[in-house]
Amino acid sequence: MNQSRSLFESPADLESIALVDAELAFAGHFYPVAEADALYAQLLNDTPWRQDSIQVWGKSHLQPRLTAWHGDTGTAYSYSGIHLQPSAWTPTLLKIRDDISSATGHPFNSVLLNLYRDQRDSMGWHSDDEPELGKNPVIASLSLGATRTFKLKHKTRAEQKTLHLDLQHGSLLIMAGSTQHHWLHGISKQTRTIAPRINLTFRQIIPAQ
Ligand SMILES: O=C(O)CCC(=O)C(=O)O
Ligand SMILES: [Mn+2]
Repeated sequence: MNQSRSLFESPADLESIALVDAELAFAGHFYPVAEADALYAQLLNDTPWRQDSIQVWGKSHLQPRLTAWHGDTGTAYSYSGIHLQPSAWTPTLLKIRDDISSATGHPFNSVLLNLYRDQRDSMGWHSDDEPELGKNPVIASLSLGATRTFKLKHKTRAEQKTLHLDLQHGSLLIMAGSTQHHWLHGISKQTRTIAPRINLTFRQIIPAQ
């Protein structure tokens, strides 16, 4: 794998999204609809979905979505007081991982799956900046099912407008460079009815020494 290749020279139809202090690339149809339909059905049925409690300001809350963590042995991951040990790769997850690695030239040894059951499920503002991801992580985010709006908000530059990106069925968003250092991202609750959505974020965990 050639790790020095830029995201934007990759052979997939990844297009760069211009945003200050960030490095983003997007493919609206990384998977065509029929293939995305099959992946969605497999992941919905085959994933050991769980609903963890997280600590927010010292109080325990159920996460407003279901999750699963898969990866190589040794890719334990901690955030918001949750400590996740990886489940094994499944053939479906390995196929998606390998497709994304071929398209971007980046390796991934783990994946966080999120299931947003309906419009009430969400993900609060955060950065993917845990120490085990290293300084400038490449995060590959594949979306399946209903479209949800992914928002990016600059941490310090108030003049930078919040970016709204609709992540539709089969789309792939790559966040790289200093994106996690400068920007927060999240998925808001909505009031109108929205069908389920699965999001997979592939990551490269640096194993603890
Ligand atoms: O569901 C999404 O698009 C975002 C997921 C995310 O930010 C995460 O898993 O860290
Ligand atoms: Mn994130």
